[in-house]
Amino acid sequence: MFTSPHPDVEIPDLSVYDTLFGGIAPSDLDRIALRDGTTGAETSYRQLIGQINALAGALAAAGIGVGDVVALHAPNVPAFATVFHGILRAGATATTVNGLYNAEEIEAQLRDAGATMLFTVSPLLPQAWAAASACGIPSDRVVVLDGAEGHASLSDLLLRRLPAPDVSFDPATHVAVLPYSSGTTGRPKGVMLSHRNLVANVQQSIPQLGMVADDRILAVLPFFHIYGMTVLLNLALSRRASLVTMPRFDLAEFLRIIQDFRCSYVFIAPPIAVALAKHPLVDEFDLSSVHTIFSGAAPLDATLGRAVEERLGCRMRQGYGMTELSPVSHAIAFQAEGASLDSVGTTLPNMQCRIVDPETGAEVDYPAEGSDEESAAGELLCAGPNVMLGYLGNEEATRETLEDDGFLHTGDIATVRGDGTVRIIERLKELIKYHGYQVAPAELEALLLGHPAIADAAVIGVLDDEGQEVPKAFVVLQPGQDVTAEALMAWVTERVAPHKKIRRVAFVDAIPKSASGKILRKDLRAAEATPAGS
Ligand code: 4UU
Repeated sequence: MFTSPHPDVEIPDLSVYDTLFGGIAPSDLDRIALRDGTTGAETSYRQLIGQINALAGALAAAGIGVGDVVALHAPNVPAFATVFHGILRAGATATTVNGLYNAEEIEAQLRDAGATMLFTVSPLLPQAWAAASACGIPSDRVVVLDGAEGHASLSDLLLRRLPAPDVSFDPATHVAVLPYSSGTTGRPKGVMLSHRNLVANVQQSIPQLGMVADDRILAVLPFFHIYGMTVLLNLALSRRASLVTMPRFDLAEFLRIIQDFRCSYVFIAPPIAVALAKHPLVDEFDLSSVHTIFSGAAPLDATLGRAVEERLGCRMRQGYGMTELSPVSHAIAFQAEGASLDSVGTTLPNMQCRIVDPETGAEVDYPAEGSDEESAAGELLCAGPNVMLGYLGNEEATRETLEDDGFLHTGDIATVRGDGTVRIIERLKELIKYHGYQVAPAELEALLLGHPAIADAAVIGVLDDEGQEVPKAFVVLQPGQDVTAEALMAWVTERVAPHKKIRRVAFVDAIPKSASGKILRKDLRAAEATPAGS
């Protein structure tokens, strides 16, 4: 194995709340924790901490505490931070739900997670309420942050000013959050991350991400996803920086908010880098406040990254992570001037990695430390205090992903160089990333098989003209059936969240399968990479 080239960091044996807010310096209390990028409303650290405790008090009064799961389904608004940390402060577990989900998708997560309470916002209430009522969650347990007839609002709960409860749990084993991820195979699963996992990943990320209290950090990456959750809601707040929230991506609004709020540090996924490098609108805004743009959640093209650096006159960085790793495991250090963008940087402190042949499990040889050599490519495995406890209620998937010695299979193919930088070569697992959002092929394949004209189907990720991944379906029709690609795509669109839309269709005679009936995605990908007729 190889270890992080960085010295270990200390990981306090505390809850997320105690780590982030327990020892806050009095001089930090009046700093601004959150700015609403839409309205400009400001929340100080003093106000945020007061709200977190008041919400924890109201949750405890409603009987919510250790052992309960509370769902949080909202776009990035400042109140998200209150609710997220309030749930954890009360000792309950937060399951964060994608704001793009339809009623069926929300219901599936609520049921699987065993959520007994839900926080949402009024624009998302129709689908949230349909899902909650289908799961037997009563209307007084569906709290609407901005208020709605027949439901409690967040301010109703906060105005009760109840003291936070005394809760006790072991940070190492108590599940703080349950984000959903399909991992290396299958449908989305609840990823059990402990308080220690989250606390560890904040401490491990501090040296390489280099955030400081004076940073104004644009919070456009969704808080429900582990990237926004750890890097924005936990890490940025632990540094006493200011988060500027944006509920949904829109390029003009994104540029306006950076300009008007003088944002200094901007976390993105690669599709935003494409816009920053190429879109004419970028020239119409003053982005001189930005010192760093940090990309993660999907591969960043190095040339594209350089183009962003040059156009904005800032530094570009890249990190790599995975929900099951809380999520950050690799990052190009903030301080590494002139660092190449062809890697995801070095392994975070307190972590060990292995690169193994995915077929045989044999470990590759690692280059000598400091040499210019690069190892052979293989599957990246990671161990450390940020590795998840396991998948909720799915021991089989846990066993397949997590080795007994604590190493987690990432499902990504990587190499390591003598300088400790890791390069992600390709994705071995079936997961598709659309704009950084997870799309599980297994879910779309099951849906397609329910279409009356379809005999068999397989879904993989292919690259669009901008080099970004999009879901493509290979479809075998039932004998005598006829349906157009457009009709099929429209049929799927009606049934899934927008990021899961099928954006390409190919009609084929058969889906390549192994003897055991597994879809041979490799063969589909290879056929895709070879232009037709060659
Ligand atoms: C190539 O996307 C994430 C977490 C992203 C993240 C968070 C904090 C990146 C940097 C950071 O600092 O989690 P998931 O679970 O949604 O998706 C995980 C998968 C990986 O297994 C890999 O296939 O997303 C892909 N991925 C990347 N691939 C994530 N980051 C990268 C990357 N290059 N930089």
